[in-house]
Amino acid sequence: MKNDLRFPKNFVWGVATAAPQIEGAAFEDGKGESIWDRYSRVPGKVLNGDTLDVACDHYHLYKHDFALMRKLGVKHYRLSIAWPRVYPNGDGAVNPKGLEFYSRLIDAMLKEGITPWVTLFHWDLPQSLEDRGGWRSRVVCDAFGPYAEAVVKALGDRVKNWITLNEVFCFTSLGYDGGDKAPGTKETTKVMNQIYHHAIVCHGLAVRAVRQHGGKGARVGITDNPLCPIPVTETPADIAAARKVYAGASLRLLDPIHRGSYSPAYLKQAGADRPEVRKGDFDLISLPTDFLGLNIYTGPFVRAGKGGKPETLPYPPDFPRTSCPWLYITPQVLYWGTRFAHEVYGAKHIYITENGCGYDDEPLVDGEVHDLHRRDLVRNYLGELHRAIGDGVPVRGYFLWSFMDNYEWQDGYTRRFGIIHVDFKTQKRTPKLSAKWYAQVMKENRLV
Ligand code: GBH
Repeated sequence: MKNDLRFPKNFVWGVATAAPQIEGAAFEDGKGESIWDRYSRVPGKVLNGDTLDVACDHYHLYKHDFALMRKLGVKHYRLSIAWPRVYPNGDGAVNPKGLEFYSRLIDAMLKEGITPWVTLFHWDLPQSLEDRGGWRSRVVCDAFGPYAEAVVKALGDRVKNWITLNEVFCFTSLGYDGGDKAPGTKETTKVMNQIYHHAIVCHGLAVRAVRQHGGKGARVGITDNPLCPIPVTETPADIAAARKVYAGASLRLLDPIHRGSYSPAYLKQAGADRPEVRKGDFDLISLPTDFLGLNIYTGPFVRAGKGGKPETLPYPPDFPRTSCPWLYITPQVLYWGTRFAHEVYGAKHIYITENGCGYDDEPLVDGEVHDLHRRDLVRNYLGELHRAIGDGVPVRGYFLWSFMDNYEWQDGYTRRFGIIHVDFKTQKRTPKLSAKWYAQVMKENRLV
């Protein structure tokens, strides 16, 4: 085909999950309680009161799951480590059984020819740390450093791709600023700024752990989900307006990580609410990374208003979305989200560490799920990623969220993001139509 949408040689195709969403075995082999184990038991917080206790039972079925991945031709898998499995209290005594589990897991993956991409923190803070202040307190940094080192030391001989934190906005703002995620509190602006600061210090501690103990060829980066505005028209004025909104939204995170200090704009905005910064913090925060991970699902439309002033437009009532009220279908967000990261922060190696969609009702019909909506959405989004690569944006890989239906946080098991269907009563896995389609994409390295 003349215009076939082929991806660059060595493009990384993969799938993603996170420990708390799939593992289950929430209190097995010495695992400690996480803030999500606690939060899910607070009446009214999670749909149907669903807990993470069993999830996809991946803790026991991992070999089966990796065999299924291999069958689909998956070569790269992004997973996360459960901090409370390794340190049940967050700090103190390590749980050897936790580290042994992940060691077996990595071996099983490698045996199937699958390269691991390991996220050190995907929201499951040990409850014991939360009881001592959680992200509000420096205690979290004191605990995270040794945790990151223990994991990198244990697995670094086999794991070469590390992600420090997943989506800081979600476990900070949505967790502590009146959102719908654990621990579900509402803090002051000053505390929120401090929470963000502790998060970027932890990012730095993880980068240091990988540099010191990761061995030859180890690479590390953060996974962020910045606000990614889309220009209403692709004209210089609207593009400039969207870029301005993009840069302004990342002053607590991507900006300090890349510039090595808080910007004058941020300090002015924060005023007396600025965070307390300790000597040496920015040496950690600004340690160079090897790539930038981006989770990109959706973005708002922005245009240049009067005098070029950016104007974010509300979505009209019938704008197409998935079953997630927040997930408006905006394929161009993959183009602009990667291009702005490159232009504003100079990101040289970008990976889409998550992209995908959630639907509630995906019935099995004759042993198959006809999720044409997912196939269509992913295909359209990937077309825009292809366009970004064509325009010189250094995108090196793409991980589809998610390998299988799992615990979708406050939406419990109702919302399905997988390309593999999971029957949560029997734990039976059934590849959906989208899985077969994606398998072909990975195989041919082009949109089919
Ligand atoms: C990712 O989060 C997670 O990494 C993953 O664990 C999760 O399962 C997956 O995506 C699907 O949700 O600002 O309150 O208006 C994405 C979570 C949810 C973050 C919507 C931004 C906007 C809601 N996103 N949220 S709000």
